[in-house]
Amino acid sequence: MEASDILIGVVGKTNVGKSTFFAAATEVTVEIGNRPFVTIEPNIGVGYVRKRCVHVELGLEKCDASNSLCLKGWRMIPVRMMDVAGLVPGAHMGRGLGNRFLDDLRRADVILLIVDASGSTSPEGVPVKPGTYDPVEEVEFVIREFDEWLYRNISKDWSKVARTIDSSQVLDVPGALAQRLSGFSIRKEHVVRALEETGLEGKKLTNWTEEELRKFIVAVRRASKPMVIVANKIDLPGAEENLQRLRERFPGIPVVPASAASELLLRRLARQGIIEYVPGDSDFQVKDPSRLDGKTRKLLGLVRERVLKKYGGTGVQEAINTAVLGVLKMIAVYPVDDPNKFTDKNGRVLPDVLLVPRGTTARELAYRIHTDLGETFLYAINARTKQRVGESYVLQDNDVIKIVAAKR
Ligand SMILES: Nc1nc2c(ncn2[C@@H]2O[C@H](COP(=O)(O)OP(=O)(O)OP(=O)(O)O)[C@@H](O)[C@H]2O)c(=O)[nH]1
Ligand SMILES: [Mg+2]
Repeated sequence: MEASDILIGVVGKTNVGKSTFFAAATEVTVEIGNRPFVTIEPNIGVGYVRKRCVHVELGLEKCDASNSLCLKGWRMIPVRMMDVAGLVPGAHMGRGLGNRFLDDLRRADVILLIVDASGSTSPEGVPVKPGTYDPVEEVEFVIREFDEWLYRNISKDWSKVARTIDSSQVLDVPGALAQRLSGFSIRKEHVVRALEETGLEGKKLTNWTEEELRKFIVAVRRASKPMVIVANKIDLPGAEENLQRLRERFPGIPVVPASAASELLLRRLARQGIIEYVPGDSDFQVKDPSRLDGKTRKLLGLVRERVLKKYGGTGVQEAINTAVLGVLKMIAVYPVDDPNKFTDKNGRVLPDVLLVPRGTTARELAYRIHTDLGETFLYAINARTKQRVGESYVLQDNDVIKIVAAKR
């Protein structure tokens, strides 16, 4: 299955449940263990955004999802995910596994910062009594390490970059800068925002002080690598209070309560056909009680009481949705060939769905599907209203669109 271009990076202190979250979201089998530094090499997989499928809204009986899944009317739209090694304070100075492995995340569009909301792991990731360590501090140090990593990477050849751009006297400095930083998925709009925020617009790059460069890097990180804090291990005592504190302390960042271990259990049992559960549901149903042993039955009871009833879900799906739909502001569009039957050339109903940034136009969608289609674009048809729309029509969430192009 083809995933969209979006890459979600999973980052955090060591031993907080990053790999558990990743395994639950992607169903890729990875090593999980209650000790620091279990993960060394990055894990790459495909997770899903969950959205009501348009076929339900259109009153169609079913769809023929092909680049995604449709589970009980929920369209599961693939996005790429990456789980990397864990951090400890001082990682940028080489402590723990260092922070060089963050290089794998250069291309990440959004970050899930997983924290142990129960405070049951020390700063070094050693298991301790719940409530011992403060997850607020955890968020602060992980962000600090992330910024240090970015600073180290960008400052490496900064003076050369600054000299080249200053001496070339280009008019579009943010564009030129973005080009040099594109390896970090930093785009012009991010640079513009960071320059504005730091008041560095118009200042010659070669005249920036080290402090100014640091400020710029923090601002450009905020713009280009937005975060969602995942307050994991919410099933453990003390986590609920910490969730409140995290929200108060980081008002600008969404905080999603989660229990990755619960989601992993539910998915495993669902895959085995023992329970019925669609990722993101607020409850499950036992289908085959005879295959449930006493221990698992008890665990399921705890998941239901401590997690699902209290938070409306395990939070794994919610975190991905928040990252992609909330933070990145992606919308879903369904390209079709027949706007009356909502089918492709082969008669399949709503086979494809694409995630595109809010503000994308009909013509940009055509380009996204195929360069040829973008170049020969004539007009589009909004399949809901059957109305013709022009190239600059701004797509709406859940639009079903036929693109009409000239024959070449
Ligand atoms: N109670 C509880 N335990 C969890 C949860 N999620 C993960 N764990 C446990 O936390 C421990 C660490 O999990 P991992 O997923 O290996 O953590 P990690 O962050 O990938 O750790 P490293 O790769 O070693 O940095 C394991 O014992 C998991 O079972 C959760 O939601 N609740
Ligand atoms: Mg891990």
